[in-house]
Amino acid sequence: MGDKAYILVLNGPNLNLLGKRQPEIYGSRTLDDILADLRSHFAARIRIADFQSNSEDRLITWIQDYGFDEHCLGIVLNAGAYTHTSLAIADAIAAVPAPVVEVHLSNIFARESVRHTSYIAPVCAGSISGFGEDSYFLAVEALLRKKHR
Ligand code: CA2
Repeated sequence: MGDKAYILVLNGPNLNLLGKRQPEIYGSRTLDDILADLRSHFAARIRIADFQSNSEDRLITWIQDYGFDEHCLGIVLNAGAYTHTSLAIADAIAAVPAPVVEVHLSNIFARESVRHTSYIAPVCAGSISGFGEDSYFLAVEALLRKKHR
C-alpha cells in the first residue's frame, strides 16, 4: 500500500448536525470528533480524506472525482436520507470502480418503514447499519481487508 493510498469518507445531509441536535438518536459526538478518532485509529494503516455536504450534487461529484482515482482504496458513504431516495447517487456508485461501503449510525431497519429501503445498497460492496460511530470504523476495516475490494 503506497503512501498515496487513502479511503474517502463521505457524509450526506444533516450529518453536520451530529452532536448538536437529537443526541438521543445520533449520539453526542460531533462529526469532527468521529473523524478525528477514525484518523488516529487508522493512522498507521491508511490516510482518511473526508467531505460532508447537504447537496446531492456535491456528493455525486465527489463519488465521480474520487471513485476513479487509483489511489482511492474505497469510499465509506453515509448518504443520510438520500439513501432512501437517490437513484442518482446509486448510479454514481455503480459507475465508479472504487468499492463503496454504505454506513448508517442508526439501524435503519429498526426505524420507520420508509428507511428500510436503500437505493444504494444493491450497488455497494456492503452495508453497515446500527453501530453508531463504530459503523464507520467497521467500514474502513472492511475496505482494508483486500477481499472486499
Ligand atoms: O443512521 C444514519 O446514519 C442515517 O443515515 C442518518 C440520516 C437518516 O436520514 C438515515 O435514515 C439514517 C439522518 C442524518 C441526520 O443527522 C442528524 C444528526 C443530528 C441531528 C439531526 C440530524
